[in-house]
Amino acid sequence: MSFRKDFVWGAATASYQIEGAYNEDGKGSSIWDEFTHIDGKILDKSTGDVACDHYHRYKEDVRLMHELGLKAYRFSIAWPRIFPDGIGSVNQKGIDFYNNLIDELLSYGIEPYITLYHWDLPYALYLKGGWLNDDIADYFERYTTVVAENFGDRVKNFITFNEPQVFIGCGCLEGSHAPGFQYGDKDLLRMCHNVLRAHGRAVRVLRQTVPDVKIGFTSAASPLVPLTENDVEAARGGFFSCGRGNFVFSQSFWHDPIAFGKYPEAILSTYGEDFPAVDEEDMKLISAPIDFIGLNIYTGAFVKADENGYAQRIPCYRGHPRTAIGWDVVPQSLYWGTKFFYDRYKLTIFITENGMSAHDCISLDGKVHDPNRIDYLNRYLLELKKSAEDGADIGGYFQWSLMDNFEWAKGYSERFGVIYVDYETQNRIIKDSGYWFKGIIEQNGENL
Ligand code: GBH
Repeated sequence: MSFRKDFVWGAATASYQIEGAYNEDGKGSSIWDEFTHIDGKILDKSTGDVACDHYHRYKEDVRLMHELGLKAYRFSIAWPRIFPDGIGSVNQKGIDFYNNLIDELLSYGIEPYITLYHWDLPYALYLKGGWLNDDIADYFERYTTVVAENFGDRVKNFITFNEPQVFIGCGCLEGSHAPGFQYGDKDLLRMCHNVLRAHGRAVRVLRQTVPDVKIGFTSAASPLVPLTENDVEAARGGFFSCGRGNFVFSQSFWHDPIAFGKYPEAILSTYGEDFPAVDEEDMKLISAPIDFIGLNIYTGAFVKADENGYAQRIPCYRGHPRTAIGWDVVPQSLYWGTKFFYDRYKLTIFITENGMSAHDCISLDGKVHDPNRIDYLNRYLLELKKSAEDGADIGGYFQWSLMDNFEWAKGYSERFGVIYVDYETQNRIIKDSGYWFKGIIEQNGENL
């Protein structure tokens, strides 16, 4: 036994990170368009105005996906391309772009996975309060309806949200991402609840509109890895803990309402009156069954149990392997993350992102050699395979990312792709890791 026969092998991207064409064909502005144009927000002062110019080069990019042997491609839709003002009138050219992309994918037999929200909120909605405005659930429902009606005849897989932990946490708690502010807990709780309300509405629309739809919700997870057998329960407890100070970045705050129909007790008792009024109707929609959980896992933290059985972090040893962006290489995070999630929620798990940034460059032979990435993917995939063999239901794996792209606050200074992008010329080169990944896909991971 290894990966299941119908295991989904893919790669992932997000609209703002690759599309460019930020103000073409009627597209409205997003919070990321505004944020990147403010001096001092992005490390290398770059923007997503052009990015990988995927908007104009999608045909070449799909051909490259085919060359990599990908079975699936996860991409996100830019909400302001469909609704320039977030609500109101639909921009047909935006619909056309995604229709063309979807048809191109299908012509190569590549299965599309659509993420509805990968962070590029229409700026017009931000001006109405963004996630703090309770009406945003209505706006998101309308947006989802248009997406479902236009693409649902050909697209069956949808992820409502990508990493609420990060777009609320980095965007509205730390302020390092768009819109770039620091709100207090009371406001944050309201925003988070509105994200979940929007999720619930989207699930309802998708079920009603798209036959045989599969719906997921993707979390950013840095799993706690037990140092020994005796530390497993401490790691599990810590991984799903949720309370003052950590609810935004936690797992259970987001997934318990979806899976169990209620927020973790600790969060309700901690915040009491500060918790937004929770409507029963909303809770019903939020907890409507979904089909899979998406996990984006890049790293993890080692823990051992302290004398009270709580997880205590053990820092990595000096010189421990790290990626270019500085994250520890912890392959076991893929084993424990999927196992803990499957044990708790009993839903199929997709790894919707995993990969690493490296200081890739074009060698004299014109190729891009990235042995570190091959080693990273190899180690992580072995752990994923082990988790599947031990009984977690793993539906698929999407490598992050198909190609080098705009890495948010870090601009173009981090390269995560299995395809190298020369931003001066927009030339693409498949890296060694891309060819390696192709070989793994061909054998369904038997050769790992
Ligand atoms: C994802 O975010 C995004 O979905 C994607 O758009 C992005 O390009 C990609 O990953 C790469 O960043 O302090 O060492 O513990 C990932 C966000 C990554 C946030 C890991 C927390 C912990 C690093 N997460 N990170 S560490």
